[in-house]
Amino acid sequence: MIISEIKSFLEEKRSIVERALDQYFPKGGKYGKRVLDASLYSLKAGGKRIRPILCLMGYELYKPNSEDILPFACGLECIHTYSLIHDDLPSMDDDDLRRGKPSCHKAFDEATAILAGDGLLTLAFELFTHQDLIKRVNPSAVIQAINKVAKAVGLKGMVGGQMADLLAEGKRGSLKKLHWIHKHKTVAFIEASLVSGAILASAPKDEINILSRFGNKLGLIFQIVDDLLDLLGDEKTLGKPIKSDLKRQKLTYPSILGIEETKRITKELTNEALTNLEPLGERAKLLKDLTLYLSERMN
Ligand code: GRG
Repeated sequence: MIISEIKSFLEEKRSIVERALDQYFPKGGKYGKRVLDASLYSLKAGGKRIRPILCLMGYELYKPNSEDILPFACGLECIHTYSLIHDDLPSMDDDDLRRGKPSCHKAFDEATAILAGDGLLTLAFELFTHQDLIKRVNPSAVIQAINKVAKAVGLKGMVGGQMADLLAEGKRGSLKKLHWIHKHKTVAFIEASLVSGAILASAPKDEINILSRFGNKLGLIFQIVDDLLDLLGDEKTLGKPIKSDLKRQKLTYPSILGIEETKRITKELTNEALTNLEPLGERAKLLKDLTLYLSERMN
């Protein structure tokens, strides 16, 4: 892999997503403008935009014109940003910094941050059904993609995972439980981001299954590296304080297995993810490079 190539690919896609977010974010707001300001503050505070980019990549495996699905990709980033805003609240992880800036409830206030998260989650469904998408993509594929994402982030997905994560704080836990938490809190959404793009492109069922298996591995790599960065990362690059998992006695891979074993598992998962992609041949080159890049990422 040539790092500069995948970096410039991600940068190019990131700026396409940023422009679309500006385009699709609602304007005005009159007496409720404060909640729009708070939502936009968090949405535009930076971030890698990995979920929308994965959606575009899933689509581009089958069709070239991924700008057709930008409203959908932006909806994914709205859901992700809502989850970060709520995760930072005092009643959850109580984090003052996010993406290098004061978190939403610090820059505004708690009630506004709750509403901003609610608003972004709802905006996602407006974007998933946006005219610009519906007129270009098969509506039954759109419904299938929405269903996939809704399941991944709902009660039996990210929300359930967050519940289990909060309940596990300060307690001894098994690897089995940790795996369940990661799978629901983080992995399902990453997998659904990639797979929804392929669904929107009407990809064949057997290849959707391949991408789903790969997406599950990639999501787990992403989360485990996040666990490692919390211990070993640089606060400036990460945009948030390190060792917060340790302070809150969170269940993480390093807390159960130690740093070296966690690194070994990350390598093993990376090889498995690359093997998952083999049936797709050369078409999967960018996904392979992304996997290697994310497994060695610094933020
Ligand atoms: C509040 C329902 C609810 C869920 C919160 C996403 C989440 C669940 C919590 C955030 C805490 C955390 C570390 C989750 C693991 C997933 C993860 C690595 C999130 C950060 O995502 P990035 O790295 O962030 O894509 P950027 O800022 O780049 O967008």
